[in-house]
Amino acid sequence: MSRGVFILLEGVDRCGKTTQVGLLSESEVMAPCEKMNFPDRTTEIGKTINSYLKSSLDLPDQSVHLLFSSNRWERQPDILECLRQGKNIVCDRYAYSGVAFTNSKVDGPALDWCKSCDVGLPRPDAVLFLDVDQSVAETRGGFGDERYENTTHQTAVRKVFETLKNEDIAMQGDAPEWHMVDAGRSIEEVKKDIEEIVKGVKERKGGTPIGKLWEEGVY
Ligand code: FDM
Ligand code: MG
Repeated sequence: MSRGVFILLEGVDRCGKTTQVGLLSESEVMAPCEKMNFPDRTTEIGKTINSYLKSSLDLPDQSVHLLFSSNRWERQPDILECLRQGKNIVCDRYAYSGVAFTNSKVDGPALDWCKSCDVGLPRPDAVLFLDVDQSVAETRGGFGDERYENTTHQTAVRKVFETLKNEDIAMQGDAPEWHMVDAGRSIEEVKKDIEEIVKGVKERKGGTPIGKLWEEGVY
């Protein structure tokens, strides 16, 4: 039995990730599929992260960064188990959001420090970046409710995503594939585009070993 593929959807707040993760998880191209999302607010660590995001708890930037990373590590056994059992994973945010949202803070921790916490996690086969104009994202419902949902931070977050993309592209063979998806279109158009990309990823990555994130080329 071949392993499952690990598809990650990333992007700024209100780019439509959660909608598309839901649709992709039900699409036949991903069956059998396990849906995941980070932060996973259901665990004890996730509850603390939720309090931080709702601004009812303040923490130093490094401390909350480690919690976000730890929240991924606590799901690492499940991720590996799924992939080994031949189940595909579609994931709503992961370590890329982790690095982008922390490193982009004013006087935030350095990029390499941010990445180091997630080095060795199961590596996604592909990062699908849902790209939408910041001005469009902000007109979508609920923007501004949580910490980080402001134009200045989101704009800085985008730049770090761009850096991470370029680093992965420079790493070539062992890095996740990056696909920029125009998320300013209708839900249906974006969905079709994503399904086509995923078909290609399955063909290219299906028979390869499960990789580890950011292990080669950076450290
Ligand atoms: N976020 C998300 C981080 O700051 N670090 C992380 O590691 C992850 C996974 O949390 F603003 C931020 C991104 C976003 C917030 O995410 C909550 P959702 O997807 O909106 O629930
Ligand atoms: Mg959000």
